[in-house]
Amino acid sequence: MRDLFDDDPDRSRRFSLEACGIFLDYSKNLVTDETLGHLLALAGAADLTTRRDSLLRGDKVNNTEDRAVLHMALRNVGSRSYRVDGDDVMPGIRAVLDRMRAFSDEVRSGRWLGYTGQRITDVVSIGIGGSSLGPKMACEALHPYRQGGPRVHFVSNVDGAQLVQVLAELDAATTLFVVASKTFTTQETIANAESARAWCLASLHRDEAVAHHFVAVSTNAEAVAAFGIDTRNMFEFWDWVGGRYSLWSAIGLPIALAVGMEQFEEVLAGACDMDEHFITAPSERNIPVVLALLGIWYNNFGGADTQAIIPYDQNLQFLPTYLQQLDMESNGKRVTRDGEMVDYQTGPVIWGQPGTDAQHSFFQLIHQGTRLIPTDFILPMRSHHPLEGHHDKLVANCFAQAQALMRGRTEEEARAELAAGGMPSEGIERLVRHRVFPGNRPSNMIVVDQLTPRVLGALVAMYEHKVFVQGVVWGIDSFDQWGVELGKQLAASILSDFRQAKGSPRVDSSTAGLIRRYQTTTTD
Ligand code: G6Q
Repeated sequence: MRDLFDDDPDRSRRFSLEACGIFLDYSKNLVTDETLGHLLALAGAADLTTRRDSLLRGDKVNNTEDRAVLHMALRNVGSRSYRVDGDDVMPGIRAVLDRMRAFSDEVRSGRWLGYTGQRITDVVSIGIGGSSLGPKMACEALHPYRQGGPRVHFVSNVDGAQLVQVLAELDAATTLFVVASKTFTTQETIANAESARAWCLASLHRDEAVAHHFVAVSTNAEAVAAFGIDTRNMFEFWDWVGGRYSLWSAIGLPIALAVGMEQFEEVLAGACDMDEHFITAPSERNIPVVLALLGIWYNNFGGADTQAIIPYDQNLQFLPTYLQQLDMESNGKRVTRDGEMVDYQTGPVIWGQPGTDAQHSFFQLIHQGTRLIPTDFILPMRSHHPLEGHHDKLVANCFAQAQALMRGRTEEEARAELAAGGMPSEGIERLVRHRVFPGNRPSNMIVVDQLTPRVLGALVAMYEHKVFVQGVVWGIDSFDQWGVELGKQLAASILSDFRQAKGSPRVDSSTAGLIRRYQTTTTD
């Protein structure tokens, strides 16, 4: 890469793109114009444009579940028309947005009162996976925009430790629960919601209190009613919204409660900006398409198994986890849309955490390990906090990491540095190899002016479209998640085995032994 930069002083300008408040410098990648030409041809050969149009048309692109995929409609603040089976979905979407606006305004202004007449100070969102990771990530990302709203907490794990810890700090009289579940049958969410209701009733004593302290976000009105939540307190969404793409729907209610509906609508508007860019920009100028193709370059032609996401922004601390689900659940597939086994790699392992913390833990392996780990750096140019000097240091570290990964340090440079430090020659020979950085380690620099709600929306939509493009090239269904099923089924069966005195004859000896050990421990 040093040579590529030396040979072309214009490389950084030529290999960068800007749209929707996002500047992408992808010049520190192991690519030339020729490589990019081949990758663009690959996208063309995979019928990317046709597939994208099919998605937009509301075709059942999630073919294994026979569902349309229209999360773009949820953030359609423009004038596009989105239809499912011929029906315009926009009036329904706008009606739910109106209800979210009215409700979040009531709670934030103190007009929505708890059962004892007190205003709501805390919201607990109960949901898991796609019904939790998005709002949790966005509430944290938009923390600087929280002015006067309630505190928002997230409970997802069926491990009761999480719920107990959150509730320990709260007063039932001033707490509102948002139970978020597309199906309203998810074991973890229902268990947490039931325990939360019991906690609420233990303190407020009357069943009528539930209506003041519980609302639901779901597609399943019947199950919501059966749980005891008045369906007038239910915010609807639809089966054409996939769980991990549902942040833009009423699943985003905790965001509206935390920072206000205007800010949530800004998030939607930013995503809509990115949709327009994705739909209209030619592939070679299209940020999600270019990111997707670079990923494919390393994944399928460079032997990379993983992709690191390193936000240099503490408020984006949950973004890597969010993108982990978005990408790995979407593209962790081994069968094509037509049911053929693939004979190439599909989705990479996505991982990461914020810089500069990451530099002091795993960056060693990215710099000097044996693996190729393409890295996305995400960096706001301006911070929200006023602390002098911090942001300069953060930005300098981010740029330095990307530069070090690209340039590395040659043996000659390492030797010269050691000599300049006064090290005798036998010491230099002993250490020099350890001090060499191979360089040529690719990264994207994704820069935003400031992490505003609008930019956040654009950023998340950018990754969604990247994942879509990669799924198209790999020929897989990015919108199903059958891999989650088997564990769920077996957990239900093992749970019923716990109640059998002698365990179950149906399971292998290892599982049977573990069940017996659990039974013995818990009956002691
Ligand atoms: C996402 C997945 C999964 C889902 C959760 C919660 O795409 O389908 O993470 O969001 O299992 O499901 P419910 O919303 O139905 O509770």
